[in-house]
Amino acid sequence: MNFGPILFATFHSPGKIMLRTPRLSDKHIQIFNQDGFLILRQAFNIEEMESLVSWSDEMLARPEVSGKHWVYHEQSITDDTLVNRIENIAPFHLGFRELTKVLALPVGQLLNEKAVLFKEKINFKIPGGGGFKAHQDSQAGWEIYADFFINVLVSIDAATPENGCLELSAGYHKQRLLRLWEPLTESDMQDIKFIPIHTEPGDIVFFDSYTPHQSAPNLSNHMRRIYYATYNRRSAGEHMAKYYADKHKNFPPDIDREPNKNYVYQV
Ligand SMILES: O=C(O)CCC(=O)C(=O)O
Ligand SMILES: [Fe+2]
Repeated sequence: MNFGPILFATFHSPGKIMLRTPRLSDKHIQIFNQDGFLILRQAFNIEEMESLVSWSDEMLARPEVSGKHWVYHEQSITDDTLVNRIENIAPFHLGFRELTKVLALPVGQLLNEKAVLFKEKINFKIPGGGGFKAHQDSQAGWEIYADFFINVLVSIDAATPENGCLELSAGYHKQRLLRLWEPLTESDMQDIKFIPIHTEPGDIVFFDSYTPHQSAPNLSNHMRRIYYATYNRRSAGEHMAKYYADKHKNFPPDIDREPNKNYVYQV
């Protein structure tokens, strides 16, 4: 793929990043409220996605140093060490910062007030990368900060059942929090039906922090990068700095880990 000129213009001309702002209709808002998620196809076009791909490549290539973006690794099913996730990107990258601003607007439409960024990350799911057990994102202790969040997923690559696309459930967000600090159990999931959300680059998906979801490992030869940005209502306060400070104590990026300490990923 040739993204030279766009890459150049984007990185070296702050203010020239052109990402269109997705806008939601009343029908979209109604679907989100009913299902707990909403798929918006082709929210970003080919040129915009070329920028996002090059920004993601750039984040992956940047040196891992303490005090910058947070990199986490995983052991693949064949025991290779893979980058699993990069978090806390926007403070260090103009393009992703712009993306968080653009996505805040449709999220604000769903929240019915201004949206404030809570956290953001890229889940890489490189071939051989693991899946995620069924959970609601608020199970990860988010309720200390605010009672409600909306995630926006941006499909950087095509996400398919073969490479471990997200699987969402419709309508279960209304049950609110099912349990805390552990994945959902068989009995929680008895009548939950998960729908594989096949997305193409440029598709975006909004889902609320009570919507149960899961995903399978990547058993294909294709990378499955997904960018996630999470927002809360402005009236619930700004929590990003405190969230990352707290998380740094319990589950720091790999570069900041103490060699003999065991860090456990809970949800
Ligand atoms: O990227 C995925 O497959 C799911 C990720 C997820 O649910 C999470 O990070 O909370
Ligand atoms: Fe999740």
